[in-house]
Amino acid sequence: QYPPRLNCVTELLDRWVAEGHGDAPCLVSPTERLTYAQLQARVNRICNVLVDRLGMQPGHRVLLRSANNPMMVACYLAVQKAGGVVVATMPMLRAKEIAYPIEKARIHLALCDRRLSADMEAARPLAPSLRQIVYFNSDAPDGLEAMIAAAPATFAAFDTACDDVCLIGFTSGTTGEPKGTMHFHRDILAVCDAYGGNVLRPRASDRFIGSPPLAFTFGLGGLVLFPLRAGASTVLLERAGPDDLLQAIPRFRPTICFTAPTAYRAMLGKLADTDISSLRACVSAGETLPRATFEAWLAATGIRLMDGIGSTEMLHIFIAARPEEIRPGATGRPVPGYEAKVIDDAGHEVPDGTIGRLAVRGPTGCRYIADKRQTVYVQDGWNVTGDTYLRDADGYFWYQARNDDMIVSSGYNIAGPEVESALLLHPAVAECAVIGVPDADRGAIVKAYVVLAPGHEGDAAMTETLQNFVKATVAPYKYPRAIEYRTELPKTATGKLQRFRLRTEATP
Ligand code: 3SK
Repeated sequence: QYPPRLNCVTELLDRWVAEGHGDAPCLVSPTERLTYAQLQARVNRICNVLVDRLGMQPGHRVLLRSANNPMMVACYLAVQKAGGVVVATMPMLRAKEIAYPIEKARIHLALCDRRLSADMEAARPLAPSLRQIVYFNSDAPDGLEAMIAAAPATFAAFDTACDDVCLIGFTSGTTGEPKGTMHFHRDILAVCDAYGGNVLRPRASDRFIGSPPLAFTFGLGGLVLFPLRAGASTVLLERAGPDDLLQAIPRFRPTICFTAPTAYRAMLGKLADTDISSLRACVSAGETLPRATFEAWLAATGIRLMDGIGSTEMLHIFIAARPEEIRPGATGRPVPGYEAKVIDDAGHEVPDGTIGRLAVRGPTGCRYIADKRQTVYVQDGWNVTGDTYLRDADGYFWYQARNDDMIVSSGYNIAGPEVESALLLHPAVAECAVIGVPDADRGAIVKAYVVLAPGHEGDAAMTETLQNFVKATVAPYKYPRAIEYRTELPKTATGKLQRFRLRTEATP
C-alpha cells in the first residue's frame, strides 16, 4: 500500500505545507503555538544540526527524553526526517531505567529536556554507549535552541525505505524487564490510516488533547501521529492528570481526547463546573474500560467512550469500535486491516463464545531488538498479545484478563478484571486490583486490593459490604474472599496496573 521509498515525516508534515495548509494551527501548548509551516521550519533546523553538528547518520538511534511539549515533537520528527531512529523514554524514568535502553539500543546521542538533566546525567556512568547529550528547552549557549538559531530552515527528507526502522518503543509491559519494539516508516502511516482513518476518522478542524506521554505509543499516536496525518492540531500538556485536563479543555476547546479509563473515572466527579462541550470523541485505552465507567461518562457527557486495545508491539490500537458500533463492555472488532482470533494453548482457534488467548496480525507487528521473547509474542505469524478474550457470534471481542490475571479457584475460572469492574461500581471504591493468592483448600482465592474514595473507612464492615456487593453484581463464587486496603496501587509508567507486583508480595 505504501511506496517502497517513504519517509513518514514527508507525509505527516511536509505535505501539508506543500499543499497550502502551512498557516493552519498544528501544535498548541500553554506557552507556545506553532503552525504547520513553523513546525516544519523548526524540524528542518534541528535536522541540519543533527546532521552537520552532531554527526547523526541515517540509521543512528537517538534517545529522546521530555514531557509532552512542542520541542519534543520537533525533535521526534527531525530525527526521523533525517533518517534516524527515535528511542523515546518516559520522563519519569530514573538513571538505571534510562541506561537500559541506551545500552540495549547502543545509543550515542541523547536529546533531552534540560529539566530532566539530573537523571540523564546520573545515567551517563551507567551507559557507556552514550557519547553526547544535547539539552533543549534551554537557553544555554550549547543548548539545542542556540544551535538551531543559526541553522537553515530547509532540509530535504532523507530518502528512507518504507521498511527502514524509525522508532523503537520500549515497553516494560506488566511483567518487568523492558523490551525494545522496532517500527518502520510505513508502520507510522499504517496506524494512522487503519485506526485513525477507519475508526476515529479525524478532520483537519479537530483539535486533540490527552494525557499519555509521547514515549508511550498510545500517546504518540493520539497526540502527534493521528492529528498530523489529518492536518489537525494538538494540545500538548506537560502535566496532564485529570485535573490538568479539566482545566485545559475549556481553555483550548479540543474536540478529541485520549486518556486512560482511570482518568475518565477521576474526571467524572468534577464535571459539574467544567465546560467540556467542545469534545466530540473520547478514546479510552491502556487498560480495559469498565462498563460502569462507560455508562457513567455517557450519562454525564452524552459521549460514548471509544474503548480500544493496542500494544507497544503492534504500535497502536488494533481492536476498537466506531461510536455508532460500540457494544458497551466489549472492546470492539478488529480495526480494518487487522485480523484477530481467539486460540487455545496449542495455538488452535477456539469456537466463538470460548475464552482463550488473543492473536492478531495486520500491517504492524512485533519486532523486538535482540530478545528471546520474540518467539513467545509472534507464533506462526500471529502476535499473541498476552490477553485473554472471548469473541461473540457477531465478531465482537470481549476482554477477560491478561493471561496471567485469570484466577483458578476451586476449579472456577475467574477473570480478575471482571471482579475489579464489579467493585468499581461501588461508590466507595476509587481504584482496585484483583489477583489470585495461593490457598490450601481452593488452589487460589480471589483477593482485592482496594483504594477507597475519600471519606470511607477500610474496616471489617466495609469488607463485608464490598463482598456482598460483588456477590450481588456477578456470580457469587467470584467474590473477593480477602480484601486489603491501600492508599495507592503499583502501576507502570504508562498507568497500567502491575498486578504481578501484588502477586509477588502475596506469594513470597
Ligand atoms: O492498550 C495499550 O496499552 C496501547 C499500547 C500502545 C499503543 C496503544 C495502546 C492502546
